[in-house]
Amino acid sequence: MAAQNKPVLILNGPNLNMLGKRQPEIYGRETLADVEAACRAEATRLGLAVDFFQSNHEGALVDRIQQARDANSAIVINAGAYTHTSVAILDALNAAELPVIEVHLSNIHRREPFRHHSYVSQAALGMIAGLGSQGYLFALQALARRLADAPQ
Ligand code: CA2
Repeated sequence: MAAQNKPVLILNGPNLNMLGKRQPEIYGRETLADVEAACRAEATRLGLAVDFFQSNHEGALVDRIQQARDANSAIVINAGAYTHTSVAILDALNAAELPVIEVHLSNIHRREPFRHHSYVSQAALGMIAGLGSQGYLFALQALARRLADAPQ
């Protein structure tokens, strides 16, 4: 299968299943199901397929990133709090050798100092933060252009 025809993996880490249910002043009122629906609509518009996966467990996220090396064309990742702690997720992203875009709903640089460092950024082409769920759609747009330009 040409890399361009494989789905883009949209990966969400711990507590993002709580979106829309707590702390709307930080993370907005949309649920993760709303974010998934918006991503699927945008992907269809862009001619991309997507896989959507959320886990609260670091090892499950590492396992899914390992699968992505063969199953997916690119990764959009909001690793949640693991962004700031997980060398294991960084190592998995580097080993996947796929284009990675990091997304955060909130502007992590306007928040507590411990959120200012991201291990994920070391593996990412780019990072979008502070634009809410629109960040996932911008990430898909960037990947659609990049995958279309990639050699067959
Ligand atoms: O801004 C983001 O997208 C974050 O990745 C969200 C993480 C946080 O640890 C990062 O520093 C920034 C937390 C996700 C928790 O999401 C919740 C949503 C609703 C209620 C409770 C938690």
